Amino acid sequence: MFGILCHSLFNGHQSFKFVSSNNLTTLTSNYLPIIKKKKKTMSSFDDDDVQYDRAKEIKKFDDTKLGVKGLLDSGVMKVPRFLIHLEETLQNPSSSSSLCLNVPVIDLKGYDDDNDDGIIRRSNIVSEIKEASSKWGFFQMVNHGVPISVMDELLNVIREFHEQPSEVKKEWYSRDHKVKVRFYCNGDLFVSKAANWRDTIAFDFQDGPLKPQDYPLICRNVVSKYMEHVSKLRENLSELLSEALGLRRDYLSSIECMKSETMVCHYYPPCPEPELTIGTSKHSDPSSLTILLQDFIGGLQVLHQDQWVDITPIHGALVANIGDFMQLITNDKFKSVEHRVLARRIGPRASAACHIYPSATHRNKQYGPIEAFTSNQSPSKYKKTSSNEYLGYYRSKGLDGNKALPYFRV
Ligand SMILES: O=C(O)CCC(=O)C(=O)O
Repeated sequence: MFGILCHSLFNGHQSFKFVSSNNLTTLTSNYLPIIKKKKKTMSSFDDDDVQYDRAKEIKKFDDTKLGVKGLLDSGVMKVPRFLIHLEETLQNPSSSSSLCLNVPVIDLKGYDDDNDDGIIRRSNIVSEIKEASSKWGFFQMVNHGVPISVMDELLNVIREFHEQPSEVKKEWYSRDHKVKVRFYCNGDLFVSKAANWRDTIAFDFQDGPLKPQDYPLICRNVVSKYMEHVSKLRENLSELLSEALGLRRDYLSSIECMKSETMVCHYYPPCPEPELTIGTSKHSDPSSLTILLQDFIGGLQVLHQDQWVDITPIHGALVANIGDFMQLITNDKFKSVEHRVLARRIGPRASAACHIYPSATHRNKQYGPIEAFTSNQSPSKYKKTSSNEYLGYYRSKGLDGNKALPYFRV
């Protein structure tokens, strides 16, 4: 039997949360005013540290193949210990933005118009992208060419995939990076100190489009349709970013650093104790660029001037963020900035992050800072590396709160 919870959120959107009836009490309590409770910290665990076997707890959890959504469905009312983060980590840095800072919103309308107005429009857009990529590392895009209906459909099928019966979902569970489509909970579960309140289905398009039978039936058409549009946007952004760097329009395309994609579709169930855990730990992306679609729940924050700034959802907008690889090849001209997602009592939250990488056929091709950005006065800040090596290092350390890029500094 299924029950339904419905709650209104801003922008007049409504979110319907389907929960099995035995979990209704658990989830309903999440919607009650927050009851003041004694805050648990890692130090309050000290007494029972001797008995606690983290590796065993994680293994048991991973063996369920049901992720954090499975925990919630089983009726947990408290966040299990392996998902609890140190208070210092959650509050690092200690300040959330008190100023009215907003990630730049760039309107791409008319960027490719073939007339005098179009040329002026493009040059303004290029300047805005340059400013945002060097100061924020993030910007939101509207009028980017991906139909809003396709974006909404994608968010719906992400929720639908994760809300399928356990037996169906389990079939897709894998920790093997070579599997093209896989469902998992926390890629770094066995590496990180504390896990994230998030499940994921990932699609690897690095060797080209997937065959229809590679996809779960529930999302086959929508994911491939969304990717067709995003690939076009990727090509356009490759040109706009080249120009924003003062290079010829086809430069980034000619060095094949924005050639292939992977997409991770996240599902953040409502969390019973969001103050103890996090949706996604602070990290920067290993990619050249990420194009992110988020729903209306909120919780995504970017670290700007040592303050966490909310990236407020805008219906129809896509978020772009510079990845580590782009910062490396631009010798720090463009910034790959840390971001995180808070766990929330409301939800579920769905998002799709499309990570853009160098060409898969050149996984071992060496990239270093582009010559135009190095000189005697401004030497190379990074060693040469390949996307394979970079990702290998990135994965081996997990989302531990530290950036991977400094490891490649000269
Ligand atoms: O879910 C989000 O909004 C962000 C996800 C993210 O940062 C990532 O996949 O790298």
